[in-house]
Amino acid sequence: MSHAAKHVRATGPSEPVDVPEHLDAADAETWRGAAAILAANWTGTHTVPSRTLYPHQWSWDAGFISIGLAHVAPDRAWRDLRSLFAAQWPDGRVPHIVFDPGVTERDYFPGPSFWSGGPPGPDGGPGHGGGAAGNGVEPARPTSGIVQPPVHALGAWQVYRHAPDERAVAELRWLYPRLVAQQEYLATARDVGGAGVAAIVHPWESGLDNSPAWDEALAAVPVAVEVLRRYARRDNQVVSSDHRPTDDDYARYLSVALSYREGGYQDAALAARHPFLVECPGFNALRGAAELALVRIAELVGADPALHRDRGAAITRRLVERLFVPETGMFHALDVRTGRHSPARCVNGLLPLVLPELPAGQVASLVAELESARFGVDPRMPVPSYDRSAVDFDPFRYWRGPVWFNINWLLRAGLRTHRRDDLADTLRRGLLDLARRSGYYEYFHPDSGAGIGSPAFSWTAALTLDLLADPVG
Ligand code: 2M8
Repeated sequence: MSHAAKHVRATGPSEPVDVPEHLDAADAETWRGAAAILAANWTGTHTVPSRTLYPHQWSWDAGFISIGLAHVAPDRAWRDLRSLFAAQWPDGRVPHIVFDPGVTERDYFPGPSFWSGGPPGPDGGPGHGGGAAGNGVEPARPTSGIVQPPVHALGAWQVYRHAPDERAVAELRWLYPRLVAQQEYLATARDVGGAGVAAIVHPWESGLDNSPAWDEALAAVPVAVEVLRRYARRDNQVVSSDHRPTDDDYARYLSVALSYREGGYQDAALAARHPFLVECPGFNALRGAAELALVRIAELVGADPALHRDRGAAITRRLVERLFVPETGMFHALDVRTGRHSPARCVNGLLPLVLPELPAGQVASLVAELESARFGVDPRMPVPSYDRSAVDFDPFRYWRGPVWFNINWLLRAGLRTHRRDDLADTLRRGLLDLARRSGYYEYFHPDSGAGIGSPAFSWTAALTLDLLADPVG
């Protein structure tokens, strides 16, 4: 929606909310429902992804949430981004979780004491996190030690676009050096393979936790059952264990995180000692997209946009050279330890579509994949997280089949960038249809559209607002 779009004031379930005039009564209701979820998930300092499953602040969630808040509460969007970046580490990394000291260890695992290796605080309260950075004003909050895809420059730029006032410029000035430091950390410390493509050190860093993209690399990590006995999972007590990663995968996640923790979360010599090092096409495509958002932000705050233009173009080139597999016509994750591409066709392999300078051949190839029966852009159902024809496609299990809003929102943006407004519009209609009939769930069954996971999920609500606000394409 352009910031010039007209709004009419209406009263939603929890707070007054402006509804764009172009929405009919049903869409106005959807708008109010989505705004109400974001209001309910606001803690006073940041938005949680879900009150039940994820009661802290998550990094890439904050980016997507800001895109929705831009339409209903830009003030909260800026506060969310500030809250996250106030916890940025001195080396530039933005932690994937910033823990809320008011939430007990019992309410989320792995919590602050897991990441720090210290004991839980009194009464199960938070211990010290793996890292804790403050802004010098508020007390430092504990954090995890890993990262997530850098979608924040994109988010911040969207907030500015929809609410371009003086406050927004001041916020961009504050954020700009921090966003640059985030990118530089990924470009240097994480260039483990030495080819200009950042490696993730944990599946959680991709945001697509149990995607089949990690299966081969993870298979080399032994399943240490004693690790699972030592720590109790909480996620599968809140939602069905059939909808979450398996215990074997979870044991491996913990071992990989413990290995990184034992190395003090340092990145030097990772190749020699760390069991999981993978180049993810989605993560790196979003790194590239972040540089392009930084071009715009730099222009606005008086910094050098050319630097970011060059970096964005270099990331695009490296990604194509390193992760595009001509035999399948899409991008695949690369295991830095073995030099092998994952054979799985996963939706993160389509995300390079967000890069405007992706060569025409790769664009055509990704669009063909999106239109194939494997991913099948269809007005009735957005794109699943994994190849529908794969024998291990699982319509319930998290990132191994279900439909996710954030990924489809990014694919829609990519399709528009490459002038496929027809397909972009199909995705938009499919997503809105899901939100209308199933609600603002965390993820959705790729055939029935039934909601799965958390029922009041922030990024689903946020991106619904953005799709409703923007009827074009
Ligand atoms: C999921 O990941 C967390 C670990 O970070 C978990 O399963 O506990 C993922 O879907 C991730 O992409 C998301 O950021 C997070 C919070 O919504 O949940």
